[in-house]
Amino acid sequence: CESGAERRLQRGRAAPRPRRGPSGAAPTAAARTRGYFAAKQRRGLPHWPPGRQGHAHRLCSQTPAPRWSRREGPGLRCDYGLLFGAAEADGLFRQLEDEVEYFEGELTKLHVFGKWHSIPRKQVTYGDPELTYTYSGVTFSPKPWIPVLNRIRDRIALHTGHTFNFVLINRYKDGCDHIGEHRDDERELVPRSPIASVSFGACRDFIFRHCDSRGKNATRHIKPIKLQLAHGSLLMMKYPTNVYWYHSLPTRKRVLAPRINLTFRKVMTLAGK
Ligand SMILES: O=C(O)CCC(=O)C(=O)O
Ligand SMILES: [Mn+2]
Repeated sequence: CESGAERRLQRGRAAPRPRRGPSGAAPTAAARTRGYFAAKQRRGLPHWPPGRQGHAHRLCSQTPAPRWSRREGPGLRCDYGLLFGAAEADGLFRQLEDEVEYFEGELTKLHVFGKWHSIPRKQVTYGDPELTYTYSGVTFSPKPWIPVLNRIRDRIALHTGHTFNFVLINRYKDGCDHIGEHRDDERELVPRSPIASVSFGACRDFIFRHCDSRGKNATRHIKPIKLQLAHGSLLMMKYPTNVYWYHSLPTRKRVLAPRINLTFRKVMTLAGK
């Protein structure tokens, strides 16, 4: 969100240069930032958030607020937007590819309808140390947070106000990897908490299906809702979406590139259980 004023400031014309310190030394970055906000205030422009101007300026010039679009249906409340620009998303994707270590062995199997299956993607969880999460018959203990995940988590918090203590990461090597219809309604989740789903890499179809419209025993005709989750995007799934709607990432044979999805969750701590 680099505005014209900010560009002019960088060339040193919009705001008067902050005075030199008593030592006569050149102004520090913090002093230049104060000068910028002082000039903005004089021109009656708002600054945000109050009290953290230097930090806010640095974040603001890197991270324009996403333009949210609301997705709604009966009992479905989601917001979708681009959380990262293309260049930053490219860098994060590469960093995730280098630094995320996926589960191996037993943890790559799921228990579905009494049988064990290899999951058709790679998976891993990271989070606060005391947490556990049971998903399709397997209990996961999170690996400790790493900086790239904290960076994404902080960005979500900055733009949504929500903090998360756990993330499930799925890596789809190409369009043959997928995730079947399910709801994220595990008992360990903090009741009514949202789930923040961030995607990098290949754009994939993501489909919501209402619980009353599934299969042969459907009792209502509610159209599925199809989204395309783009590189650098955030989908906020808010209560009560996961009560009424199943979601899936179906196979797409024409997709040849990999995709990484991170679903940030609020898991109950022992004290809350
Ligand atoms: O990859 C996606 O977009 C969805 C992943 C998902 O639904 C999950 O991890 O529960
Ligand atoms: Mn899910």
